[in-house]
Amino acid sequence: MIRFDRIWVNVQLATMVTGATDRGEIRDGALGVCDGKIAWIGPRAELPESVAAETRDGAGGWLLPGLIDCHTHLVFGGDRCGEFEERLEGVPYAEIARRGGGIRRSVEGTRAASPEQLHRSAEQRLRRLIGEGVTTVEIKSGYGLETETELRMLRAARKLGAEGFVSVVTSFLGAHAFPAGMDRDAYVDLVCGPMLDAVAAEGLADAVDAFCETIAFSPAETERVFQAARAKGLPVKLHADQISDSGAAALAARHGALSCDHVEYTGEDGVRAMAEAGSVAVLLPGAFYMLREKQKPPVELFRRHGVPMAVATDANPGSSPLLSPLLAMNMACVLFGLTPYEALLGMTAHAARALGLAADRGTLEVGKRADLSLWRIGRPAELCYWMGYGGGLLVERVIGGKPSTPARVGLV
Ligand code: DI6
Ligand code: FE
Repeated sequence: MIRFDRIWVNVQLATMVTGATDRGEIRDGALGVCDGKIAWIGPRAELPESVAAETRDGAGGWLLPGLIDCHTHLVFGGDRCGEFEERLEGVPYAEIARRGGGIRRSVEGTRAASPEQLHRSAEQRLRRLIGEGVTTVEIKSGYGLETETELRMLRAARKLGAEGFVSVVTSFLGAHAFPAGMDRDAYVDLVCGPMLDAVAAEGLADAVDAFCETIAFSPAETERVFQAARAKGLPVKLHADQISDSGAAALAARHGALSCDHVEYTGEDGVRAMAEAGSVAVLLPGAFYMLREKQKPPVELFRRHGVPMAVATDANPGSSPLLSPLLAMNMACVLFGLTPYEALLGMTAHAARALGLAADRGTLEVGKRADLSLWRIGRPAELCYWMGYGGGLLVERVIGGKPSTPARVGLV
């Protein structure tokens, strides 16, 4: 006799287990949870004798892993709508950055914001992600570029996680841009030394990220940041090859990066290096769309070399003010040519892997954390099909086996 804390019945299951037959789909399934973990999953007809403290009827809906947005910059002050207008008039993103706008504009807004303002504005945005089934979100720093503000951003992110409605994974992105008026070497020294020391001492980062690009950190500077990160035992990831191919993905792979993100300009050598290192390619179609880029990521090469592809919103005030994970999946299909199944893997199993959490979540399997999303849809691909209807499709989210409280997170 199995005892469950809770069991879902009358559901279709999309387990997102890669390599399973029928894409891991189970019709008329059941899923039982115990102590926050998935304790049993399979066709309802095969359910062994069991008792459950609570039975939830899924009304024939589809149960998936909770969605995982593995690349966001949700915490920031101010906005960059003015630059959006400039870009529409033809000023390129890189040109705006060179003039001191872009990321530096958000740095001004973020430095000026109080901890409460940072927390409250990020929470508003987080509600939109949660309202579309997100149960784990990665949040980066990188709009402080000075120790105190970087710490403030990461603390705000940790606080959002501590509230319990979503798991928050943080990345320290001190190497996002160079602060105005500071010598490059001196800033890299600061990031690799006192800044990273302070971040690590407070346990504020789960990984270290950098922006390796002609308009940002050079490969040599990125290398220094990675060495410092690894000396602290922190995994690395990289904004790589977004607007040019500087061999950034290969560099990140050499450091065993969890993921290489953007990767539009990554060539076959880089893809091969990622495959060998097991790095995930995080595709960010929101930034591609918003910046009206032309170069698409090498999806066919990723498939051929077996590099897992994740999909994320890249939610940020400049290049991707996108707060809809479902629209990100739609864009990954329409703009980059992913199949809906690949896009769904990109926001579940592969996103978990990009965060180093594959053993714990991202698929519906016995022993994994019971983070779930239940949807009123006829088939999983529908999640990639509608545009702007995500909240209407979500029936409930489940965090660690417990249905989340919709009122507190703005779902009702
Ligand atoms: N690439 C991105 O997509 C974000 N950072 C980066 O290096 C966006 C940065 C921004 O424009 O604020
Ligand atoms: Fe980004």
